[in-house]
Amino acid sequence: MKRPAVRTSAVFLTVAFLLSACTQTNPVGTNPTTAPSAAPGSSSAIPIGIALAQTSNVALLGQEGIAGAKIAEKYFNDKGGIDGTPIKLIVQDTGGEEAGAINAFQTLISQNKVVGIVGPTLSQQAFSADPIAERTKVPVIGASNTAKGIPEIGDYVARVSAPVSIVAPLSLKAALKLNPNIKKVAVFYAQNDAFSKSETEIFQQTVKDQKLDLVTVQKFQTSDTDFQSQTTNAINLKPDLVIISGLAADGGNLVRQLRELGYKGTIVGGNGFNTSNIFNVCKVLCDGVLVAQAYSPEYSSEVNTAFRTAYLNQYKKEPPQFSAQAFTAVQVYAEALKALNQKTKISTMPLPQLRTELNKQLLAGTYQTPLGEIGFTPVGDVKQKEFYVAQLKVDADGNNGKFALVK
Ligand code: 1QQ
Repeated sequence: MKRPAVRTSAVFLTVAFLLSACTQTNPVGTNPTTAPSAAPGSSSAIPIGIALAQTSNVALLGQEGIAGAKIAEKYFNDKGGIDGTPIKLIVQDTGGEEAGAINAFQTLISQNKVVGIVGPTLSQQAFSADPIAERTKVPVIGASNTAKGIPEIGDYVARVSAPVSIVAPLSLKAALKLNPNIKKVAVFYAQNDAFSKSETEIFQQTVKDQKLDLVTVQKFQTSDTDFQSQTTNAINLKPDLVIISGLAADGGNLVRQLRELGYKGTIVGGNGFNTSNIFNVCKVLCDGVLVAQAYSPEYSSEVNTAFRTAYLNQYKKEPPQFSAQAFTAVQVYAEALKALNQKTKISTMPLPQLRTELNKQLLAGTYQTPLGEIGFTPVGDVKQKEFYVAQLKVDADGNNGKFALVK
């Protein structure tokens, strides 16, 4: 277990939390700010916290998560919710930094009195915010946190987003299959981001395992917009393959500048490229970039068909991975709440007990999700079977495109 990141507010939070827990006997929906009135005759909705980025550069990734979570909310409520009681998502914007994620978690836990949280968007934020949930014994499901060490933050921290160690090597192997002549590899990563640092370690290890020549490792910041010196350094070494670990805005701009400076070789992008917003950043110059994915819209199952159809109807494009993962996180809460309610009526449980029982229940379950069948390892990492590699195909207009599966 990690030590609390923010001690002073942690003490305050614990006191506030204990006070609120003491005054509540039926916590689910007793707070007027969090208990939107449900249908007459039914008890109030069960609040689930969504702590994702709605603002900042990271919103390119976070908003896709919110879209998927909302589709899940409607889907599971249409199916009757938790034995007649609806779930209700409460969204708190984390922005792109650690402080925003900490604030969102604190608000969801102590004011909104959620039973559990989905989020935050970045692993960089999770390492600061998740310890707060751990300390207050509130379940957290990461839906886009892929760095090494996330589930290990504590007993209350799990994730449905498969780790970089499993996903990243797939795109490099696909690149080698498409182009067996690749020898020289240049690696780029954002040195101020926990996920990017974790992912590049896996990429660099895979380069070595494949007996390729790692000609240079170039670093940047997720806030950078000018990559002139790094791209020039790399291109001078004549790589056959460039691998980038960053987020959507910086990663996309890096691709653009590599191509503008004449780089013609293969490009592999990491998990930060897994958004259709990438097309807006590098436009036609994104074409051909390889990205490994933990989701495919083409996965055939009842729940994925329902999810994909709902997303297509609303957004007129295929659902991206982050939407599918956030849908899955909400699904885990909905199905675990239902399973728990069959054993003990959750409306009779004090909130602290409900959070603890829910955490145990969710870790024990198996779920048929848009990502395929998933479950959790004892530490709370996702157990998942299906993975994919896609290639960005940009439309003629240069502003949109799709992730075409590499078979
Ligand atoms: C992480 C990631 C990012 C790409 C999520 C948006 O995988 O921060 O863990």
